[in-house]
Amino acid sequence: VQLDMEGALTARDRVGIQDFVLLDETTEAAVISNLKKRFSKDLIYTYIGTLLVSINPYKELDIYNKKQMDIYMGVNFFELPPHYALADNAYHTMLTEFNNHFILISGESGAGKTEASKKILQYYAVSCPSTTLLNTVRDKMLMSNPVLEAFGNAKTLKNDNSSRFGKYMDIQFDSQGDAVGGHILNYLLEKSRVAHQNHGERNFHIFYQLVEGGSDKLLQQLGLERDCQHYNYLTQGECAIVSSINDKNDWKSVKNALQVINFDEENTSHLFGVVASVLHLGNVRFDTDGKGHALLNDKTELNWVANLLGVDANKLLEGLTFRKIETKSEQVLSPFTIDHAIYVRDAMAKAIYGQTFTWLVNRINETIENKDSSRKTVIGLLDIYGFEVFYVNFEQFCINYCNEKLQQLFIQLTLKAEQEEYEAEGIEWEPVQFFNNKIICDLVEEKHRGIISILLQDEECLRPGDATDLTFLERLEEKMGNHPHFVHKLADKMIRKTLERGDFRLLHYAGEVTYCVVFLDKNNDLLYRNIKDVATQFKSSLLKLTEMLMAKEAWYIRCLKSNESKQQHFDEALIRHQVKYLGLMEHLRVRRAGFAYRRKYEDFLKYKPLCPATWPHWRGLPADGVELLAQHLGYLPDEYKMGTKIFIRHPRTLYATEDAYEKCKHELTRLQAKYKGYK
Ligand code: AD9
Ligand code: MG
Repeated sequence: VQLDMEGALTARDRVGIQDFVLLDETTEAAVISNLKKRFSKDLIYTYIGTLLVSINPYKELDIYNKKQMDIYMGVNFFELPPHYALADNAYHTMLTEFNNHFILISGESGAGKTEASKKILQYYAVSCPSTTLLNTVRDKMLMSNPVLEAFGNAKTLKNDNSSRFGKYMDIQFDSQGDAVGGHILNYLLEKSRVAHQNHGERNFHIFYQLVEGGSDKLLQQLGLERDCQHYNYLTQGECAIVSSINDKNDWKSVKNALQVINFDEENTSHLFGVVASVLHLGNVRFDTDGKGHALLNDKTELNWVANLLGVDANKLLEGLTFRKIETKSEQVLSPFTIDHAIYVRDAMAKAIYGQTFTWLVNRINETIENKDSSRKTVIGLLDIYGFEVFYVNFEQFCINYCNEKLQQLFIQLTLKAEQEEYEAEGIEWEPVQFFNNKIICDLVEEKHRGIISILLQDEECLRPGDATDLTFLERLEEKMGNHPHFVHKLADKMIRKTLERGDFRLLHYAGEVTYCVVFLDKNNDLLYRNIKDVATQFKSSLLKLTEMLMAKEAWYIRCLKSNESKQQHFDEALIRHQVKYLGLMEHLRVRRAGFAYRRKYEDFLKYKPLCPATWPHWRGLPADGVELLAQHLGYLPDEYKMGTKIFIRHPRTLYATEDAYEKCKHELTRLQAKYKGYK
C-alpha cells in the first residue's frame, strides 16, 4: 500500500482521502467519488473516523503479508493508510484498558465480511507475542476456518463462498496480550440448502469436496460414486462444477485442517460417514401403492444410510413411511403419501446435517478453548450472513431479521448514543437526522404484535380444516394494518398486481424483500413446528448476542460490494445504494461534527507526568486537574470539551499526547535503571 499523504494536494487527487472526515464537503457525490478514486488504485480501505469502510476488490492484493502486519503493529490509528490499524488499535486498547471488545463486520452478501474476519484473525495470530504452545492454539483457531467453511458455506448466486451460518468468535487474550484461546458461537445454519438448492446454487461445499477429492478407498467404504450428478441433493442447482472453486484441492485443505484441530481417525471417519449418509438419503426414492401410500423403491440407498449411521434399516424405513400415532393404550402406524415421505426424508437429512454442524462447532470449541482460570480479555469477531433479497424461505427471513438487528445495534451504539451523550453532557450540538430501523425490528419481534408473535399465536387459533398458510397471512394483514414497512395484497391496488397470492413484502433497511408464506405450510405440522422453534430460538439467541455485544467496546467494519458480477469493477449505483442504507453519510456527519475520543478524567490524569511542574504537589478535583493538564499540553479551546469526561475532537491530538507520554515513560525507566546502577 502506498502512503497517501493528506497534506499533498496532488496525492489527494491521485488516491483520494484516507479518512472521509477530512473531505472538503460531506456530500454523497464526494464520498462516492473518493471511494472510486481509491478503488481504482487498489486502496480498498477508507476511514470514517475510527470506522473502516472496505470495498471488495475481487482480486488478490499483496497487502496481507507479514511485512504489512509488522508495519501496523503498535502504530497510532492515523499514521498509516487504513488497513490493519483497526485490529491493532482494538488490541492495544484492550491491553491498556483491560476491557473486552468486538469488531462488527457488516455488509450484504458477497461484500467481503468473511474475508475481512479471516484477515483480522490472521493478524492476531501472527502479530501477538507467542510461544510454541500458543502457536498450536493459534494454528487451531486459524484452521477452524476452512473446516467450518466447508460445512457451512456454499456457492450462491451472490457469492461463490457464501456463509450460510452466522459466526461469532471470541479470541481470548491473557494479560500479556498473548492470544491464548477462542470460542465460537454459531447461528442458524441454512439447513434447507441440504435438500434444496435454487438454480445456479450449490449445496454446502463439503459434499462436492468429498465426492471429488475423497480417495477411491474412502468412497468405496462410504458407498459413494465419484460423480456429483449421481446425487439428487447435488444436482438441483445444475452447477456442481464452479470455475472459481477447486473441490479437490479444498478437500486436501480440509483434511489437513481437521488433523490440526485434533480430529482423530475415528472422528474423521464418523464425520464423513454422516456426510455420505445425507447423500444416500437424498437418493432414497419412493413409489406409490394403489392407495396412494409411499413404498420404498429400492433398498440399496436406505441400507447405506442405516449402515453409515448405525441404525436399524427397518426402523429407519418405518420412520420414513409411517406416522406413529400414540394413544393411551396403543400405537398406530398411519402410512404417508409419497409427498409426505419425501418431506420426512428431507427433514431427516437436514436434521442430521444440522446436528453434525453443531457437533463440529462444539468439537472445535473443545480444542481451542483455554481452560485456565486466569483473567482474560476478548476481542469478538462477528461475521454473519449478509442481507439478501433472493429467497423466500424462512431462513432468509431470519437472516434479514438478523441483519436488521445488527443495523439497530450499530445505530444505537453510534448515531443515537453518540448524539444523546453530547446532549446529556451539555455539549453544543446540531442534531443529525438518520433513519432508525427500530420500527422494522419491532415489526418482526415485538411482543404480541410482531410477525414472530403472530406466528406463535397462530397455532392456538388453528381450527381443524384451517390448515392453510393463508390464515397466517390474513392475520398478519389484519394486525399490521397500514404499517409503513409491511406491504400486502390488500394494501394497494397497484401492489396487488405485483404481489402474488400468499406473499407479503417487508421494506427492510437495505431494500424490499418479498416473502412467500408457503414456508408456513401448516398441512405439514412437522415443518410448521420446526419453523416456530427456530423462530423462537433465533429471536432469543439474537437478543443474547446483542446484550453480550453491548457490554463490549465496539469497532466497525462496513463492507461494500463493488459490483454484482464478481468482477473488478466499481458499480456506482450499487455503491450508492449501500452507502445510503448502511447509514455511512449520517455516520460521517456525526463524526465530523463530533469528538472522536473521550476519556474519563481519572484515566486522562495518567498523562500528568507530562506536566511535572504542577504534579505531584497539585491537589484538587479530577476535572480541574484535567483542565490544567489540557492547557499545559496546548489543546486549543475548540479541540476539546469538558462534560463528565474530556471529549477530544481529533484523534491525532490524543495520539500526540500518548506519544509524548510513552517517550516520557521510557525516559523515566532509563533514568531509574541508571540510578539503580549508581547504587
Ligand atoms: V456472505 O454474506 O457470507 O454471502 P461475505 O462474507 O460478505 O458474503 P466474502 O468475504 O465471502 O463475502 O467475499 C466474497 C468473495 O469476494 C471472496 O470469496 C473473495 O473472492 C472476494 N473478496 C472479498 N474480500 C476480498 C479481499 N479483501 N481481497 C480479495 C476479496 N478478494
Ligand atoms: Mg461470509
